[in-house]
Amino acid sequence: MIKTKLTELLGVKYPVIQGGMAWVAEANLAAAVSNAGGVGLIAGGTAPVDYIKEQIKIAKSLTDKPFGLNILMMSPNAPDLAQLAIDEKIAVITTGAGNPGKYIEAWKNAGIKVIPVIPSVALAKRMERAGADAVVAEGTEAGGHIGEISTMCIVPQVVDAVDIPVLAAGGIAEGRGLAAAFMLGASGVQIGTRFLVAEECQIHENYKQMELGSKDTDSVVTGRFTGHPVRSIRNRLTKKLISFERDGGTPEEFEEICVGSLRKAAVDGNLKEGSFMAGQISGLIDKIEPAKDIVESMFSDAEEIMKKSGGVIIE
Ligand code: TUI
Repeated sequence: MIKTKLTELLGVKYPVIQGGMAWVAEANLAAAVSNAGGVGLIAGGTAPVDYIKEQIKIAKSLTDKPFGLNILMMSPNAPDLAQLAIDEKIAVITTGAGNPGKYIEAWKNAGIKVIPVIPSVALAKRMERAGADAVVAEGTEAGGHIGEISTMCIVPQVVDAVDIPVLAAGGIAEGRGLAAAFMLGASGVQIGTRFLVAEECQIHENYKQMELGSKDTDSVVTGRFTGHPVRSIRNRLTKKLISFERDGGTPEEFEEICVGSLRKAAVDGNLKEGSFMAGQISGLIDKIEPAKDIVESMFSDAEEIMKKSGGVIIE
């Protein structure tokens, strides 16, 4: 049994939060992760508020454990979802792709635990000052919209910079990464990519197969010049985006090509035009399993590794 500041803060069995993957994380996955003893999340993404309200209702019917909502700060639905979370008494909010500072006080007043995802020490400090309960320090190994610093480097720097609990994210998919995160000073982890292949994850079968079939070098980062770099599995879309960027296309036209591409991957399984966001750890992931098995094996493996000091003999 592993106890950390995060299990205490959230009152959960395992210090793991599911990534807030837009177009991927819905009620079934969220409830499965929460039922497994972690914190499952519904992704607000850019979905209509009524759809998210429905997902919250379904999740409440599938679990009596706490679950969360991820809100993308750059999404037009962010203000409405910020209020919906309060109305629905959501237990945990994680945020991505921007600064949630202006909402934090209202969320805290409603008793919600606020855990922004941040890619730098400066943002971590700002979130702590604004009243965040914890932060997720996300390294560039992660899938989706990313920062530039690796998990190995950002986690200990954020741990030293703030007094609130820090979760590590980016490149963690099993017991070894989890144990490493603890060694860097993290109180827990956020896991995205591994949950893509959870049995309960409702994405198109083609997305799961892309994930299972990809090796270490199969993810690429596109769109750095737009200010919104995204990591996804190499396919025709990423090749098109890379040549577009090389040939001097504008950020606006680039974003235009990307519109709807995540939906095309997650819902339609469109192998050519979809954006199959996933992290660099994809090469390690080779089977579809229930969320419960994923969570339990991660923690039992990490416990074993830590009991043996990671295989190092200390004299
Ligand atoms: O947000 C994520 N990952 C995401 S969001 C997403 S949807 C999307 N699709 C296409 C383009 C862009 C987004 C897919 N994956 N992870 C957390 C994260 N947050 N990564 C980076 C940040 C971030 C960036 C800037 C957080 C704060 C921030 O603040 C800037 C500022 O100072 O306002």
